[in-house]
Amino acid sequence: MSSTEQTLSIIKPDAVERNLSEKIKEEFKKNGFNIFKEKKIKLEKNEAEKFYQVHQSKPFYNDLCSYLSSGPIIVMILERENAILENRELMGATDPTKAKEGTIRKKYGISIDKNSVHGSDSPDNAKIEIDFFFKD
Ligand code: IDP
Ligand code: MG
Repeated sequence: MSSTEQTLSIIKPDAVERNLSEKIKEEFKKNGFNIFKEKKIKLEKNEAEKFYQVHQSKPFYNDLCSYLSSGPIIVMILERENAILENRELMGATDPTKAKEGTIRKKYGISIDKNSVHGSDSPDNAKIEIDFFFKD
């Protein structure tokens, strides 16, 4: 039995700025993801702080929130079977220098902070993050 799962994906400012959005969306489609919803937005710093709340005790929290709110991003709901784990696999490790060959972060990431994409890490967080951006 198979069932479709949803996850929240973000194309981060470094990738949007380098015009990589279409290439990255192709990576998702090529790997069996349906882009169920998408929008291009720019977050305010306080919104990025809310989104990354789980990291508020980390030393990089302030820089991370400044960065995510530094330019336009594309937020997407991706769908496929096992979407959360499959997207984490396709993204690759947080640090692009440690990401496997063929992953999005290996191909396009610049550094651990400018790593081009975000993806939800669990079913609970996928729901929270989808609601954060797409709740009407
Ligand atoms: P993830 O994006 O692979 O889930 P997390 O540990 O959830 O990684 O961290 C969230 C984001 O915070 C990362 O994507 C990255 O942009 C940034 N980040 C994580 N660790 C560091 C670090 O050590 N220095 C700077 N930025 C970091
Ligand atoms: Mg994370």
